Amino acid sequence: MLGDSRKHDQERVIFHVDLDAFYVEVERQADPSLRGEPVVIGGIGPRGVVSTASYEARKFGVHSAMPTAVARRLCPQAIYMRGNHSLYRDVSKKFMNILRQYSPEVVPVSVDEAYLDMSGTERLYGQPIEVADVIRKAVRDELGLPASIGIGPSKLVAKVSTEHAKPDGVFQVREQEAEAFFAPQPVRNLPGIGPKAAESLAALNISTLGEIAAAPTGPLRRALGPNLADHVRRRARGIDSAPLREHAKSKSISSETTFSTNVSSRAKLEKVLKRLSEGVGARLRKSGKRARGVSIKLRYGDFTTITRQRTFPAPGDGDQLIQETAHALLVTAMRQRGDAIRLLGVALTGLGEQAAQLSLLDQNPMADSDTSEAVDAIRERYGSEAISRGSD
Ligand code: TTP
Ligand code: MG
Repeated sequence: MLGDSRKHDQERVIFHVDLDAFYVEVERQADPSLRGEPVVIGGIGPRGVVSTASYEARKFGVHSAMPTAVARRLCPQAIYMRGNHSLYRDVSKKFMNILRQYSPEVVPVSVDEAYLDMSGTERLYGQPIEVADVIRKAVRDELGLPASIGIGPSKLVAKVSTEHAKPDGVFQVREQEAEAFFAPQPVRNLPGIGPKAAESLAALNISTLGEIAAAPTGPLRRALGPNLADHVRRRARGIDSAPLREHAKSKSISSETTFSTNVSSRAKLEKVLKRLSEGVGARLRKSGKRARGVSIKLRYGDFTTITRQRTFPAPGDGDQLIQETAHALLVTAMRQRGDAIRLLGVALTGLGEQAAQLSLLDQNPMADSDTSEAVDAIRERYGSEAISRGSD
């Protein structure tokens, strides 16, 4: 038995760090009178959508992705403001740099969220919970922002733990506790279970993660598909061996629409393409990333499907860049085949953290993402027809 204790598998220690009500807290740094008040950030016009809400506003049921009009009904007393995305990106960079002082392995997953591998750092730094508090204090001291940290043996468990740490706290789940911690939680708490999967599971009378773990294989596979079912069952038990850094398969952001009747009008298709492009552009800016290019997808009445893609002169996230490139692809595709279309889609490709390189496009102020935000704001205020680009 000699030396056995040293042979114990080192439990992985993963931190998931996520800033609380990120956009709101950045605004509060600039304007302390917003502290303690219900604040909602997002599109403030009639078609606007909530980016985020302060915890004071969340008490009234306001949340991200909700139409602002609904938020106004739930919480009319809140302060509504549109965001300053370039400021959030700057703060995000500073936040990631603070995290890099505590672990060589920091993997950002969105503007205000990152995984840190803290395995084996106990001798250097002390207990994970204590280190987490040191990190939270550093973020608070240097940026004035509250952060929450979930700690677990995997990314999955750490991420779910963060929800229990919020706001402004730390929550740790050890490997041997993970299954019991997950069991009573609603299926939607498992990252990757969206409304559709939850519905399929509800049809099987499954509402908790423990019930997924215990479900018979056949029905679960029929509900979720064979590959996903086994994967989800493992995850429902808190088992996740995914590496911190997923293989550089850069995800894309896409949006598509199927028409109720096939469309051949170029004007109509251009209009829909513009709306889809605006949607993916907004999501891209939210992610804090830039895209290398754009692709469009066309499905004709006979179900043949084509995609066309083009690389940008330099990585970017501006509305004009995305829309004009997508538009050019559509025009070319329609010139080649003018048949009626049943589905139109747009995707941004090659997403990355890369800083915008200087290029002719970037020197043109109308190609810059802050201009897109300004345009979004004017559209929000005066309606989408109030402003159009020279090329429209
Ligand atoms: P989140 O971390 O999901 O939300 P949050 O930081 O506002 O609040 P908390 O983490 O305490 O729950 O997202 C980070 C920022 O990303 C958020 O402040 C605004 C932006 N965002 C959107 O613009 N739209 C969205 O649908 C979501 C979820 C976030
Ligand atoms: Mg957050």
